Amino acid sequence: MKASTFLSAVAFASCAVAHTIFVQLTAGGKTYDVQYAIRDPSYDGPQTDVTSSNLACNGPPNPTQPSAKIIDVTAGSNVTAVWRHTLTSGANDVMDAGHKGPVMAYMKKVADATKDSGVGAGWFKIMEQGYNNGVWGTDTVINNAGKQIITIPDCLEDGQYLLRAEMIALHGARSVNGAQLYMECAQINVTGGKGAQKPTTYSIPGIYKSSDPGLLINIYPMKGEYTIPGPRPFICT
Ligand SMILES: *[C@@H]1O[C@H](CO)[C@@H](O)[C@H](O)[C@H]1NC(C)=O
Ligand SMILES: *[C@@H]1O[C@H](CO)[C@@H](O)[C@H](O)[C@H]1NC(C)=O
Ligand SMILES: [Cu+2]
Repeated sequence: MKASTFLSAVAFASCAVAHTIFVQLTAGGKTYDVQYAIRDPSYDGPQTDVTSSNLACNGPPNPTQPSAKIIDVTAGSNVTAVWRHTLTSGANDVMDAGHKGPVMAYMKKVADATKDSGVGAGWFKIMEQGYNNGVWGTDTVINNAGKQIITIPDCLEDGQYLLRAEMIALHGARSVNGAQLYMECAQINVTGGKGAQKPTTYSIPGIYKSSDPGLLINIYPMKGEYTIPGPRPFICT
């Protein structure tokens, strides 16, 4: 075997065993079971076509399991999206450390969180971490045992929402559709909000373009500022 063939085979293998899933949610001090109120796939692979309806809450080639559960969340509180390599991995097996990129979270108000597909209009971003001082958002999550801390805005209308947590890996992003997007949607019921502000909302798919500077980028070496894809997060006023 030629050295170059061997190296690319190793690179492929390390990626195939190193994807990730948002497996469980912590809210109100309680960590719910894996798959509880989250539409988890059994396979941990990424989405790569940013125009696909599967960009909203994942989907084929990673078929997701519906959940009949909804988790109560207090507006203004922190929840934690827990990421793992597979549905059965431990805290030291979050994602290959070579998977570097931004971490984000979005919400969408829905009539019935157990039924709404999530596809289309209504999404707003509530957190993002890109690249600061040599540290990627994904590094922070991996070094924090897979925990992505998300503050639920305290000014939202009460009601049911989908909470979409996302990590993007950019190791292959130098070519179009080379970025690997990982996302799952949790089903939550927000109560105790201080107000009823209505964020500007966006469509998923629609928030990203394959040519976005944060999705079509060579990060080896990383040069200059990183532009996180999608809109800026909603902030209560
Ligand atoms: C939520 O988490 C942030 C850090 O991500 C922290 O600064 C803040 O104090 C936390 N808020 C609550 C209500 O725990
Ligand atoms: C959401 O929470 C409110 C307030 O506790 C409750 O009345 C309502 O039944 C909950 N809805 C769901 C779908 O859990
Ligand atoms: Cu991967």
